[in-house]
Amino acid sequence: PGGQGKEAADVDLSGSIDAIDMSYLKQFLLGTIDGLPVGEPLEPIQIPSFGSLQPNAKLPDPFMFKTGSKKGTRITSKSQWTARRSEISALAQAFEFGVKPPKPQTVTGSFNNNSITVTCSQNGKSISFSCAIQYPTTGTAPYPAMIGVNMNTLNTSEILKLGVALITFPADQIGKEDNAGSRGQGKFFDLYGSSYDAGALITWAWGVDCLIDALEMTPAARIDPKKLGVTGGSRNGKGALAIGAFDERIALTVPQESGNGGASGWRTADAQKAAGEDVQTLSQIITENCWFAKSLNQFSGQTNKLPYDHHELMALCAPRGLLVIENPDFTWLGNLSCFNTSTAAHMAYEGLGVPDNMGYSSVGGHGHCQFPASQQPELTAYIQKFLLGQNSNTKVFRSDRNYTFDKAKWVDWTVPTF
Ligand code: MCU
Repeated sequence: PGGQGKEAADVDLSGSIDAIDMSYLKQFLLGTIDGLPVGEPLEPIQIPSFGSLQPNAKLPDPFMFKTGSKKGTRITSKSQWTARRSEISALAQAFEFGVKPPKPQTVTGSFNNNSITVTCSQNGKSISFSCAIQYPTTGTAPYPAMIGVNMNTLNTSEILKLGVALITFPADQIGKEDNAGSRGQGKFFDLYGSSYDAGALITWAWGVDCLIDALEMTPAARIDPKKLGVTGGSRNGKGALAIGAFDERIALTVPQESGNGGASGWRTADAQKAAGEDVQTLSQIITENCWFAKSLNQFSGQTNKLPYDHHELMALCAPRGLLVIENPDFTWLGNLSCFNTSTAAHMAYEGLGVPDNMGYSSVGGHGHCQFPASQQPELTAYIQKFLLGQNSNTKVFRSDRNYTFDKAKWVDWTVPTF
């Protein structure tokens, strides 16, 4: 299932997948721990059937294996994160996002008029899409770049001033998400078939993979494919997180006000709802849009059965850079839920010995995705460290709300010391 060059129909999401072939991740060497690429599984990953999943009201332990020969045991060294990370990735693809296909049979890039056109072919079909590139007036080629999902809602002139290019990724062309009725539409589905069970977010992650493949083989674009960040606001922030989580070639991930399904988890959102708040939940989101695969629907009203939650989706980015930009003014976007999820994700980064590679900054008093100037120094520090290779202070964990993390409610695990 899911192997290089196989037809989409071979990917069985009906409950029990024999193994998700993650071997293609071996090529992505950017994220390493103790010198090992982080994406390599220990053994083929067996996805449990939905019926066998045990409810767990707490945020699952990011360090404990949930499948395979090590099931129920915690990793005992940082280098085992490679295997655990692969397991989280496989579970999240199987139960929530849909399986991201490996690199298509051919990917090519061509550069024209400050735009790279990416062409992907698979079994006689082909699609192409173009990404506009804005170049900085400082710095030297090949440039680092921030990829903006659909658009870039950060302060773009500040990014350009740092010597970093901006690439606009036309996500909606790849996987449409006007509403729940858009399922199966877009160039991804032209290639893999409209019944392929992928949510829009994983189709975007696949599209950015192809963009990076094209950048790697198109030096005329003058972009350094080893110095790429990804960002997006709101629904595009959910996309930015999915893109960074599932492709280790992304050095820096910056989801902005991404809400539930992004940097805010499913269990923590349900808790806000239970406390009487008007917050988006899993049960609601699956009716609003097609961001996720249909496989997520079975968790409606029982998020406790998810064998992971979004703190682990965020931890998939580890040890690479992750900066969560939040606005606590919007309850609907899961403000407290994002704080709880980010706290647990940070515990994973702490355990891996890279606490300052993940930041959380929650500042209100502005409209949705109107990036405030007070967060610019934090973003600049992350760009300096992860895209420019400079020393900067990336220790950021703050909110202008007085949130506290209810440890007894949310975790039954501790930060390991390896
Ligand atoms: C934060 O992302 C979404 C949210 O999930 C939706 O429920 C809301 O209606 O729209 C947000 C958005 O993308 O706004 C542009």
